[in-house]
Amino acid sequence: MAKRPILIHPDPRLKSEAAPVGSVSGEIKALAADMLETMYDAPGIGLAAPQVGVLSRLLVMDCVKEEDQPPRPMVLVDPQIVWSSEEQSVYEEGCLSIPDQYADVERPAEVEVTWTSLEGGACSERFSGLWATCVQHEIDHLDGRLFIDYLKPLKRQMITRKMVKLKRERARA
Ligand code: K1U
Ligand code: ZN
Repeated sequence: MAKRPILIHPDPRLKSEAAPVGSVSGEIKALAADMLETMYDAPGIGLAAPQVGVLSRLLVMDCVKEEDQPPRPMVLVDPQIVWSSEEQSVYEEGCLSIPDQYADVERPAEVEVTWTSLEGGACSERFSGLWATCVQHEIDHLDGRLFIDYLKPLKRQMITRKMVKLKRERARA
């Protein structure tokens, strides 16, 4: 297992649609392990393959927040939202590709998602609460969409300018 560098917005790979994985290879299993390590180290509650520069439809997440609860690392290959609730919920989202920027985003409160497991099995689950917000945020990454795309243009431009500056500073350091 190895940590991988996380791409920072703006980057064309974060605006691209990722390609279906299809059958799960050893390379995909290794990528999933690396992504979990990278997510826990960040720390974060989710990570999508395009954020580490791989344009494949793979995401990892673990939204267990309670310290007395065991972790629940999840790996979703080729996830698809097959049902969304009419009820909406608002959550202040962040993104590991847009460090230190947070904004309220409204999304369906519950979603049902189907995916393939790393063992190649068909899986399905209804997510609510933070899990629902996170899985939608991560599937957006697979479609080249960022949470700032839901914001007003001025706010989005302001955040993008801050990220350009941050990348310039990091490149100089
Ligand atoms: O996809 C990502 O960039 C990861 C992102 C996921 C996410 C956060 C909030 C709402 C929806 C999706 C993050 O994990 S940002 C970091 C974060 O939320 C966090 C970090 C440490 C402890 C708890 C949360
Ligand atoms: Zn993100």
